Amino acid sequence: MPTVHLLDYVAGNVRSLVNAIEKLGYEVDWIKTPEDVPRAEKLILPGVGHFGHCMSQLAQAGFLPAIKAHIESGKPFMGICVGIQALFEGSSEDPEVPGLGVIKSSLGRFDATDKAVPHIGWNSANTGGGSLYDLRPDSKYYYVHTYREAYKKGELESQGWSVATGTYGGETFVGAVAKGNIYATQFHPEKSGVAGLRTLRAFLTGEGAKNLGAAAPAPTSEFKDGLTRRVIACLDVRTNDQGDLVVTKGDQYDVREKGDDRDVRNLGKPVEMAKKYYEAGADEVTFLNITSFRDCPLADLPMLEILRQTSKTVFVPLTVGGGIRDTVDTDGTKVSALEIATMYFKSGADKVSIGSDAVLAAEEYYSLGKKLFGNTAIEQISRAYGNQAVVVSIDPKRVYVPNGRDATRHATIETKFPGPKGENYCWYACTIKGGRETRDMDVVELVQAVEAMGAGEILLNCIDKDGTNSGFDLELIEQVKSAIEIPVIASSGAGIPAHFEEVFNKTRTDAALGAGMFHRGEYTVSQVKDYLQEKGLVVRQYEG
Ligand code: 1PR
Repeated sequence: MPTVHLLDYVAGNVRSLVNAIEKLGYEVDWIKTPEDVPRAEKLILPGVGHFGHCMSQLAQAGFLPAIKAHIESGKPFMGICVGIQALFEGSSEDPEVPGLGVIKSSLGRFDATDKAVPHIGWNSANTGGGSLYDLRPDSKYYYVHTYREAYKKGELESQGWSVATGTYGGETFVGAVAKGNIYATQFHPEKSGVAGLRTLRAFLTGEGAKNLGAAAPAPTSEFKDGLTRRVIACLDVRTNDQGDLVVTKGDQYDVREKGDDRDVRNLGKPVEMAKKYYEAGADEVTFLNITSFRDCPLADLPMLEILRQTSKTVFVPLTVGGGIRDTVDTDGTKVSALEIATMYFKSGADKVSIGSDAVLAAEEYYSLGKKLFGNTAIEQISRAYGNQAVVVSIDPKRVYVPNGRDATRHATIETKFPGPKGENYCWYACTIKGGRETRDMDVVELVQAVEAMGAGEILLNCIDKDGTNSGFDLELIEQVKSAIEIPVIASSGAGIPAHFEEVFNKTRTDAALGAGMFHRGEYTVSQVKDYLQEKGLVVRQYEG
């Protein structure tokens, strides 16, 4: 098997990249010391997390001269995500830390006044019709980043770079660059489905370096080249009474059948279903371990094996949630949330989702006068793996108030759907333990606290809507969107494709998630996407 060398400089979540390379018929050999770099023919620098963290790790381990020498020798080099950023002179993320300076320019932050930041999702890599490592005009690629090289026509081209761009809000940014032996992408090819595997193959075979010549991309319209509407399939997973791990789905979080025996609803096998959704065009797949780990040694967590298997065939981002908190293993060993997250990342997860622990951390944050000490799970995991790797999953419940806004200290909305006694106002209370315990904290308090801690995205469920097939809670989504900068995934209530159109058109949500309607076979993800496309919304279609 031909070999490709991957630089191992940080405990990153690179399992997916290894899987993608192996899927393409190559073997991965890790470069662990600077002395090993010269034996690499094709070298890939994967990047996760923060620019400064990444550059400092490389510098401290003495890698920088070795990487420069590899690049100067003319041998193939590829940088991915923070790996492309490392090629620049610097980044406003960490202004005091220098980059490799191979590209004469510096990165800045996306402007959050008109859009969610980080930029998460599927966007273009427009080459303006030129040839660049088999990037194609109709394909979409998975991006997740806060800092970017703003595209200024002709600037990088004058240094000899071929450039591909994407558009986010009003900004056109650099999505990929190539010159001579160097290819680098801001997006994650290993998470970009067939289109991503294709461009990775073009690097591995060397074909992509031939006939390089992206024309300067024409100014793009956000509509055509911008971020697509992200549709996510969610699998709630738990062990049923027979001990099998099954995909289940509740009605307002009750996952047991309505009959006398009250069995756990069994809707299928997690790995098979994830693959089916990937092939139907799901932009991401989320697994929620809804009963966390009950008396099971952490190393044997069944969810780890599900991720290992799924990540071999599903090349879109995988999120896993449930039980990510400091805990004590069955043998009495203390295990931190960061260690649990690391186990998940090493098994193929790209993001972890934190539920109950986020609410408890937010309570402490307010009780300590909004001060952070770096010790919460969210802070620790986002520091190690980047904010984009930390999702906070919220399970809110409506609390109606009789006498308008002044009746409670909580962030209240006027609702078009009055409560049982005709109440016209409500707030959303956060719950923990799968909705079993309601806390005196509203969603606005929670999302603002977790954003401050470094969460990269909110998975916004709604217990009142879960499993009802009656559409998303648009009022809840707008309240949360107005309170924070980070992206929001709308969840709970999807029953027909029109509900997705409604949530995208009537709220500013960044993504929408469905579960029951897909599991029960009522609609496929591709039917939802076709419907959205018919209605004029831009979506990514599965490339077989
Ligand atoms: O608290 O960190 O251990 O995480 C537990 C995780 O498990 C949380 O993300 C929590 O949302 C989830 N969870 C716990 N109990 C349940 C349950 O259903 N009994 N499921 C549960 C949450 C809700 C959504 C669902 C949407 C869409 N499931 O994920 O997929 O509501 O459904 P629909 O489209 O069919 O309406 P921790």
